[in-house]
Parts: sequence; C-alpha cells; structure tokens
Amino acid sequence: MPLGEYPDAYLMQDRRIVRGACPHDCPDTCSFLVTVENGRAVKIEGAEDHPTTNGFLCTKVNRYLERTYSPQRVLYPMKRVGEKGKGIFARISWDEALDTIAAKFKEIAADNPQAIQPYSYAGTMGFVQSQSIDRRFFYKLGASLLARTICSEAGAAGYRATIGLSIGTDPEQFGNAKLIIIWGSNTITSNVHLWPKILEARRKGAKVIAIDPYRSLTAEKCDEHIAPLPGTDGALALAMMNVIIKENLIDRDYVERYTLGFELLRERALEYPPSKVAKITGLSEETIIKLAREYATTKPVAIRLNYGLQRHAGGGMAVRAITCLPALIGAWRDAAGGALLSTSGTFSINNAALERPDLIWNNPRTINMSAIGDALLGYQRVQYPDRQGGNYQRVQYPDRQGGDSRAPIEKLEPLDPPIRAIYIYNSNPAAIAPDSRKVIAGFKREDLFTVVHEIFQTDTADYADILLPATTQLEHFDIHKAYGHLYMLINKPAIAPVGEAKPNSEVFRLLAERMGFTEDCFKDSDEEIARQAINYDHPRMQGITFEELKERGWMRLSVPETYAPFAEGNFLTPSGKCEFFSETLAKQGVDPLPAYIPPRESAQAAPELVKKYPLAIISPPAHNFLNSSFANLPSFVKAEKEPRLEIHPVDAAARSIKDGDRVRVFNDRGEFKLKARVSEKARPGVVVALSVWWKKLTSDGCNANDVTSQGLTDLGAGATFYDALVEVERT
Ligand SMILES: Nc1nc2c(c(=O)[nH]1)N[C@H]1C(S)=C(S)[C@@H](COP(=O)(O)OP(=O)(O)OC[C@H]3O[C@@H](n4cnc5c(=O)[nH]c(N)nc54)[C@H](O)[C@@H]3O)O[C@H]1N2
Ligand SMILES: Nc1nc2c(c(=O)[nH]1)N[C@H]1C(S)=C(S)[C@@H](COP(=O)(O)OP(=O)(O)OC[C@H]3O[C@@H](n4cnc5c(=O)[nH]c(N)nc54)[C@H](O)[C@@H]3O)O[C@H]1N2
Ligand SMILES: [Mo]
Repeated sequence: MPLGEYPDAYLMQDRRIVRGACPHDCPDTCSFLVTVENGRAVKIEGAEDHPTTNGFLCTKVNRYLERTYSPQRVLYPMKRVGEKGKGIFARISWDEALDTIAAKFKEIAADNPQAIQPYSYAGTMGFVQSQSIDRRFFYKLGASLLARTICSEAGAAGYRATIGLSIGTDPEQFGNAKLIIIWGSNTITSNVHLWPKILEARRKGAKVIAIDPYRSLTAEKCDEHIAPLPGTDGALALAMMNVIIKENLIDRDYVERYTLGFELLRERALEYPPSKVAKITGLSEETIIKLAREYATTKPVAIRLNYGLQRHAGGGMAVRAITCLPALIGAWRDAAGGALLSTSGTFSINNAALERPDLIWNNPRTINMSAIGDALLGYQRVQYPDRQGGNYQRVQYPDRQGGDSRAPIEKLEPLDPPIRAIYIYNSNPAAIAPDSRKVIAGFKREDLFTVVHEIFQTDTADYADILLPATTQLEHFDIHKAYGHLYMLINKPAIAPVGEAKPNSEVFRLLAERMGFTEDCFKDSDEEIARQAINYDHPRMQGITFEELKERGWMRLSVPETYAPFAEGNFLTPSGKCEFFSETLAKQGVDPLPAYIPPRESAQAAPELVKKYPLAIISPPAHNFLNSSFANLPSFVKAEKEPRLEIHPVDAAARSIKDGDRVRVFNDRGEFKLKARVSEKARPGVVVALSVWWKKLTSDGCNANDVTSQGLTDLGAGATFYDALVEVERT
C-alpha cells in the first residue's frame, strides 16, 4: 500500500503508524511516519506522499530514534547541588521544581518583572512548543522581551526591504531552471530536500554555480565554485549590477513596470566596477564579469540564497543587493526564476492568537539574544545609525564624498535592572551564542537564577539551578509551517513522554497556574492552540481546515501549482514594486539604496586588527549536527570525528602547520583548539571550523564561539557569527 493511503494513525493490533513533522530548524520541515509497536517507536521514515520530503529523511532525523531513546535523556526534574557549570544535580519532584520557579519569579516580579528573561530559539519550530503559551506566560508576567535574532534577522530584513515579505521562488520549481546560483548556502547539508530538484535541473542541462568562501559538500558538486572573501557578497552583487546595466542586459520592460528607483540604483551600481570589487572580494575581474553575463542571459535563472552569507556586519544589505538582481533582468517572469531566501512569508499565521501580545501590560524592554553575554554581564548592546560617513550621506548630499556604507555604531549601555533570572528552553546558548567567554561568565553569576528545560544535559544545562526534562517531537503535539516549502504540517505524538518529560506548553500551563494567571488562554490544550495558528480567511490559506490537516498530516498553501509570485509585479512592499530605493529604510536612517558594508573585522573596516589577526574564520554547520543538536549522540559525533580547522596550504605553510597538527585559534575574545586539515577547501585568508560542537565534549572545553563576536548586523540586529578575525598557531 503506498504510504499516502495510510490513515494518519493506522491501527494494526499493537502496531501503529503515526504521522509527524520534523521539528528542527531547517528549511525542509519534513513529513515523517513513525511506526510504533507496543508503545515503542521502532521506525521513522520520510513520507513518500509529501512532495518535498519525497520519501527520505536527512542523515540526522533518519536516526531520530537514537535521540528519543538516548540514555543521555534528562528524565526527571533536578536541582543543582554542585558549583554552577559542573552539572551536578539531585532529583526532585515536578511539584518542587515548579514551586521553586514560581516562588522565585514572584519574588523578583514584586520588585521588577523585567529582571526575568526568557531565552529560546528554534530547538523545535512547532508553533505550540515554540511560540504560543510560552509567550503568553512571559507577557503576563511582565518579563523582558527577547529579540530572536540569532539566525536570520539580517537577511529577512534585507529581503523585506526589497521584496516586501519572505516569499520567493517555489522550491519545487527549481528543477525547471537553466541556471541555479547557490549563494551562501550548503544545500546538501542544510536543505538537502532541494538537492533532488537541483539534480533534476542539471539532468535537463542546467548549470549550477556555488558562491561560497568554502568548498562545502555542495560547492564541490556544482559546475562552478566561486569563492569570495566572507562578507563581500553585497559588493559582488553590486558589481554584477554594474556589468548588467553597462552592457544593457536589463529587462527594461520589467524594470519600468515593476520596480522603483532604477536611476538611483544605476548610479549606485556605477560606483562598483568589477575592477574595484575584484579587490574587495578576492575574485578576478573576469570571474565577476562572466558571472554577471551568464546570470543576465540565461532563463529561467534562480538564486538560492540562504542565511550563511548574512552572518556579517553588512549581512542585511548583502541580501538586499542580491535580491535586486532578479527584478533587474526580469527573472521573476518565470516560475523557475527569481530568488528564494525563505518561503515563510507565504504562510499567514495568527501570531496574535498564538502569542497574545495584548497581555503585555508594562512596556517591557527587549534584550537581543545575539548579545546575551553582554546582557548577562549587565550591558545592553544598542545600535545607532552611522550618520557621519558612507553612501547614505551621498544620497542625502550628492556632492559629498563618501566611502562604502558603514555598519551602525554600537554602544554598550548599562542594563537596569540587571537580569536576575533566566528561563531557557529550545536553545543551548552556552554552546551556540557568540563570544562564549562572556556568555559563560554570565551564567556563572551566583546571583542569577537559571531554569533550563531540555531534552539533554547540554553545556547550558550545566549552569541550571533547576533543570526540567523536555519531550521530543515523538512525544508531543504540534503544528508547523516551513521556510523551504509551501505546506502546513501536523505532528501527532507517537509515544508517551519518556521518563517524566513534559512538553514546553504543559510546563507553562502549570507555571501559569502557580503564578495565579487566570486568563482562559492559559488553559488551552495543545490542540486548541494549534487550531488557533492559522489565519483561515487569508487568500493563501484558503481551503485549509484544521480537521483536514490533522487527518492528512500536510496541506499545500492555496497558491497555483506553477507559482510565479512576482511574474507581474505585485511585490509586497509599500509601493507594490521591487524597491531598489526604499523609503522605509530611509526613514529608519538607513541607506535607502543597496550598499556594500564591509565585514566589521576586515581589511577595509579594521586595518589594524588585520595585522594582528589576519585570517577570517567561518563556522558553518557540520553535516551531521543541527547547530548543537545531535552533537552529543555517539553515532553523530563518530560521523563528524572531531573538531577540525580547514586551512589553505598557503596559510598553513606560512605558519608551519602540517595536516593533522593541533592548532590554537585565537583573538582578543578567546581561543579554541582543534586539529588542522590542510586542503584547498577553505580559500586563502579564510579558515573554516564546522560547528557547533558541545564544549564539554571537546578536549579544551571550548568551541568556535569562543572567538565569534557579539557585534550585530546592519539590518535586523542579527548575529555576526562569520565576521571574525583570528590568528592560528601550532600548539
Ligand atoms: N545539517 C544541518 N542542517 C541545518 C543546520 C545545521 O546546523 N545542520 N542548521 C539549520 C539552520 S538553523 C540554518 S539557519 C540553516 C543554515 O544553512 P545555510 O543557510 O545554508 O547557512 P550556513 O550553513 O550558515 O552557511 C551556508 C554556507 O555559506 C557559506 N558562507 C559563510 N559565509 C559566507 C559569505 O560571506 N558569503 C557566502 N557567499 N557564503 C558564505 C558557508 O561556508 C556555508 O557553506 O540550515 C539549517 N539546516
Ligand atoms: N559558531 C556558530 N554558532 C552558531 C551557528 C553557526 O553557524 N556557527 N548557527 C547559529 C544559528 S543559524 C542558529 S539558528 C543557532 C541555533 O541555536 P539553538 O536554537 O540553541 O539550537 P540548538 O543548538 O539546536 O539547540 C536547541 C536545543 O533545544 C532543545 N530542544 C529541542 N526540542 C525541545 C523542546 O521541545 N523543548 C525544550 N525545552 N527543548 C528542546 C535541544 O535539545 C537543543 O539542545 O545557533 C547559532 N550559532
Ligand atoms: Mo539558524
């Protein structure tokens, strides 16, 4: 029987098949089937009927049962009995754990509830378990808000300024493209379900180009690999525009009808000739010119850009510049053309119902999660636009000489009140947040009350005062959208919670009760919350009902099968056009045209720093890990072997480093040690440490985030993980 014909929970005596959805922070959000025998999950497989899952799961979720049934699971609530960070705990009851938390929160809230800080990200992306009753709870409590910026904010903001919303090329259309540019994405690792589409395009004669400073698993399988210096993509895109405009390769009709500000964009692009950009990017002029010509003269042409290229000071502007390209050449006319950063804006989610922002009563401050180290140590990182120099001034005052735009100026301002309690769920900040020395110093504070709700005893959990056991996706209910396809999905629990684990939603319900929160929304069941997630009236959600979604497991959005969202304009910007010139940005004091903002730590922006720390480090995801998830499980760690630093032979020779040597990577923020792999995978001037390793499982207790910075991006105030300079030496 084909899988599609299975009812959702197919009962065969003591054998059931339950349909779920992958909870992980990945564009693919797969539909899967779990076989359960006598209450135990025995098999997990990708749904064959779900078009993008296509019957297969990634290397990680294929082995999800290893995660669910790991002997490392946190099984019951515990309290700390040793020094902070040592991870020594004693078992307590749920009642004691919840009473302790409620008492502490009441005590702090009586003084100032803003001293209580929630901290969460996308350990699960389900709406119920990641952004519903948790938000309600902290809003009602009056806690500080959290700006969830650690991943995608810069790119999202850059894309939004140009296109209006995160809507792009339907990934299922990529098979019909004739040229695909994979720009700052490691598709085979971080978006593997797009790869079959790329192979399909190739079988039909398409060319695939990767733009990545690192010869990733994906880059090595492409027809061409272009390796710019990290953080220089904005300049590269502007140089492509320069060539396209000068050689009159634009789609004049599309530009006239559906774009705004072409003349200003033209002037801006003329400031970026390939000769200048060759020096910025470390590419040859010929490479840039050829890329621009190929891009402008092949149809359909799709750009798969992703978040790797926006983890730099100018990440927002880089995405903005790249997303101007398709409109310039009319690539959006084809369903298989255009650009895809994320599909998430195609969905219409009822966030107001899920999160209930109306419960906020005290105008609380917002703490940026990407600068949690500073925040825990009593400082808030605040950005001010750089009004002194740069291109922005040139738009305002055309006669004024300016250089490239600069990132906003950042200042550390005292945080009052300091954070006195932090509640962490769906995240592992001790391992994944930048500048970890500061993060760890913060978590070590004796006067900080820390709650961690986790599946495993992570690096962060070791600092908990109260550690609570969390369920995995097989053990709770949820509803999902995706950022790499166009389907809503349902996840049904396949098994009972392992040990005494509880879902996030249940813990917040119990805490709300103890805090005396009486609103009905604190009593909603998981299914009731899930039902509230969808704006059923929205045109793109038409036809989706909760009942049918529950029955079928997944449903496509109400968009045409051959979906070409901007074939005839209809951009979602204020003007309805693709905004080369953005009034919205101008009003925020930001350069209204796409600009190049060099990495904060680069020869252009910090010439003195480069003398001391000449190598740029990037630390993108390892194939078998998902951020720090899976990085504790034996077979995953075995597959990744050990932390390694890819270094180019030229850079290695200059430091007498040989393949296999142990090296120390360091800058003023910190250091970490690992094994050198000398190869041409990293371009000269760049070293690569695939991540994110658990600190306590490495030989020196450190990882790549010991050298990353809390500096923020130009747009969206996101994290700049790949904007860091280091030196490397043999140990
Ligand atoms: N297996 C696996 N899959 C994942 C994840 C994981 O950890 N493991 N993480 C998930 C999450 S949270 C996210 S956000 C996505 C991330 O996935 P992607 O959006 O693909 O981003 P990254 O993996 O950060 O980086 C992708 C590529 O960008 C390159 N890169 C770095 N800096 C630059 C630059 O300045 N310019 C250019 N052109 N390229 C650059 C890196 O070398 C890397 O090969 O993947 C998701 N999927
Ligand atoms: N150096 C470097 N650092 C990075 C990155 C990088 O590329 N390089 N990538 C960055 C990016 S893109 C991102 S998105 C962040 C991701 O950072 P995080 O969002 O912190 O992601 P994970 O490391 O996967 O940690 C998620 C944790 O949530 C837990 N969890 C999962 N499901 C549940 C649940 O239902 N309930 C509870 N309570 N807990 C649950 C998991 O066990 C896991 O420990 O990391 C960032 N950090
Ligand atoms: Mo991410």
